[in-house]
Amino acid sequence: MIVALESTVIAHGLPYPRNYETALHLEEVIRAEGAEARTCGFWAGKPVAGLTPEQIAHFARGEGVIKASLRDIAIVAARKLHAATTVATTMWVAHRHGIQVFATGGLGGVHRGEDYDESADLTALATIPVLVVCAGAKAILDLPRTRERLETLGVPVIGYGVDEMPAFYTRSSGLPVDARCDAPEEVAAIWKAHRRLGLRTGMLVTVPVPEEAALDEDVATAAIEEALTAAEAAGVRGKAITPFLLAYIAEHTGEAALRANLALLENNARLAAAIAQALD
Ligand code: PSU
Ligand code: MN
Repeated sequence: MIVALESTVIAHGLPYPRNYETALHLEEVIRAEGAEARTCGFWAGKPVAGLTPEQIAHFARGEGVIKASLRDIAIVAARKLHAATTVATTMWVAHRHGIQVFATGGLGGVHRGEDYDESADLTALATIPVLVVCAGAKAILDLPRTRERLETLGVPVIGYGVDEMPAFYTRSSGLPVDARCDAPEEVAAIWKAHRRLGLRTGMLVTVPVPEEAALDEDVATAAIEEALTAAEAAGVRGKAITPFLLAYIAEHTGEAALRANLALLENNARLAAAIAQALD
């Protein structure tokens, strides 16, 4: 069984060379569980599930690699661009290659504030049948609204070992999940039912960041607020906002946010591999 991985976190999420090492490490974690890993992206306009280490290194250096969400696919293809895939486009690439399970860090969603900004990650979850393992939606977002949108779009939200959705850097958002699972087989059973019933949406499996790497609640809240203020002051908009906020938080919490991000990525990859195995 195969697990897909995204490349935006490599190209626009983590600092070099940590991003390169992490990308290869995540693939190893998946292989160690007995599953196959496929890091996804667009190479010279082609959707690829299984970038080579050399291609991953190119993405990690970030040179001329754009961040591609759903709206960018045709442009990237026609212009033969190298592009990193977000959760949305990784789901799209994975589905095209018959891959059902995908591990990422945090989901995009509804942003905070007055300017309406909603990630196409939600559009993808509403329309592409792929199971996404993550540590919740990114805490920089409006989590209650994001949770509400998932419900409207008909996306089942599973809590792995928890009754509440995790909040990326921290272990809980206080928002309920639709079902709690405590074993990969339980997740696999729900996913199989989802597919058997002909449902066309994706499914979200949320698993909290490991306890020892979680960010302190107050530290996270303060860093997020500071980052949002900085983004506003710098006039950051559109697709640049998520990478800006995450980079800001990583830089302003010592290594704590980075440590949490790396720990949850690894944890999610391991669980995704176990779920993929249980689907066999
Ligand atoms: N992780 C990071 N930085 C990012 C992302 C993840 O450290 O930029 C990406 C994810 O790939 C996610 C995307 O799908 O941010 C959401 O961006 P947007 O809100 O523009 O859709
Ligand atoms: Mn947006």
